[in-house]
Amino acid sequence: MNSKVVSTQPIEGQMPGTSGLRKKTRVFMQPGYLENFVQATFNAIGGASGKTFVVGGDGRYFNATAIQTILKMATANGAEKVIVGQDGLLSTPAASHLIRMNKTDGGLILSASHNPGGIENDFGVKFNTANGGPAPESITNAIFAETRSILEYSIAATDDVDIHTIGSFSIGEMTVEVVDPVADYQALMASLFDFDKIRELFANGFTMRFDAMHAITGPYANAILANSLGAPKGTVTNGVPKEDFANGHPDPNPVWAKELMDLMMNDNGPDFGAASDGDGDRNMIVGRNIYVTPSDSLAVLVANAHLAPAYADGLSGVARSMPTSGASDRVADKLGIASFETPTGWKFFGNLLDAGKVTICGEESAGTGSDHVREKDGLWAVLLWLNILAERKQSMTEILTDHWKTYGRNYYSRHDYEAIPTDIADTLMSGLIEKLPDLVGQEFSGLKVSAADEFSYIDPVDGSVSHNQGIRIFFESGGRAVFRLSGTGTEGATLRVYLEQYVPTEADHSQETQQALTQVKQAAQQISELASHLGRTEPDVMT
Ligand code: G16
Repeated sequence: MNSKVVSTQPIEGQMPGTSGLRKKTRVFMQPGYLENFVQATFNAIGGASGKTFVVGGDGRYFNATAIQTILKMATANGAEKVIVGQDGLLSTPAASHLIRMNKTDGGLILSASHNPGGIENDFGVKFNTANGGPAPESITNAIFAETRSILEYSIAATDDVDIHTIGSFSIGEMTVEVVDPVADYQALMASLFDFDKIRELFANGFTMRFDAMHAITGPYANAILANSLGAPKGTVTNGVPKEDFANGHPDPNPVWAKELMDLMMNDNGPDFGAASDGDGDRNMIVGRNIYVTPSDSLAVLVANAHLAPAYADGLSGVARSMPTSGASDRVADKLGIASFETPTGWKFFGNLLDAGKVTICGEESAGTGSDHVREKDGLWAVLLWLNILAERKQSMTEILTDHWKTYGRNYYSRHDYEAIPTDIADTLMSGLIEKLPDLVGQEFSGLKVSAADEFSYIDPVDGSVSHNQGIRIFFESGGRAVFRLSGTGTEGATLRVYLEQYVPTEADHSQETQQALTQVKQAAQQISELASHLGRTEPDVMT
């Protein structure tokens, strides 16, 4: 086999964001763009020689082409073996599992997650390390440094490999093993949950709708929910992955999963609804006439996890990202287990999970997961909910109202202001930072500020420090507003304003969420002078 060393030039802007490098698909399709990033990744980890990797993606446009490029580069860089999902498909949690199960040196996951796909939309590449989790900042910084000095990459001059047939193939000296994308993941799920109990639930007439949003979880949900657990026909919808997600936005939230929301907000709707995103790591949970915020979902899962076999002995601790509501902290307090607050990004949970300090983690951005893999896992969350529902034999509304009665309710919503010019977003954030020292004691919209800071994190395992992780403003009323710029967008800046109000009294637990957050929203807008910066006050998306 011939390998060539191709001369190249550094390409601007290849800094991985919250979760890998995400850009417009056409940017990735430029000659040398993907190649530079992949070579930089190999260089940053001390080369690919003799190593084994997992490669797969969510099937979006350019997935299969990118995989061929990576395979040819891996062999030219001396890799020993690459495990690929059949047809190039692997959900992010399934890829994490394969990395761990096969004790590989890491993996390349091709996805822009919840961002739309297609030639005019988004693509992404992420490197996961040998623990199965997203590379920590030390590695993503090293990859970025390599992208800035790269002058050549190696690639094999050979035909494409057949990634549609399960089996082992050779490409030069390297083995390519094409595997069923679902089987090992399904076996892992069966080892964590009481599948018999869930089968009984469905057999007794329990109804569910799972919206795979034309993305990667379709094959997984069909195999597990329909074929193995006996969920009725029609349970899984939009279950065939499409390159452009049928022109949809595969982000499981009430805005983009509107079809599911409309079905569920109805007295005749199914008992339980769920959706997952482009690459299968996010989840949305909804009951008949009740939407469960990701923060509440995390709290309920932590409080009830012991009902599933894998967590019957209790949890070692729980971690949530900073903008996620404090609902799970209250449960951890009551259970007497540790709770951690990390920056946004699943990569920050890796050390805590590896060190056994936490068992379950979650984020407001619709991610929940446990120590079974090192990624958030959409179907895992759905199955844990099903296991809990099978044990408690109560409705979603009963479970939620009971939870709030015990712990109080954290009303919560995230308001996104999208495609803002970057300079305007930066000015708004730096204006807020300047104000921080004087905010405590001041009153805005009737709420007095009790604390305000810019969040920094010291990793309790390796001592690494991450600064500038968002602005937190706490109010004496039990409210909180958080401001952050998204690290996953591909167009301008997205300002995220996270609003929360804790209400302990049961009598006040049936308010409409946005209503309950009115004062915090007004205070947040006043403090940030949002209207004068953005020329508007209403967000593009509220979740
Ligand atoms: C990624 C990260 C998550 C993060 C989310 C939102 O999710 O893995 O940890 O919460 O982005 O990030 P941001 O607010 O910076 O846009 P995913 O599902 O896109 O990989």
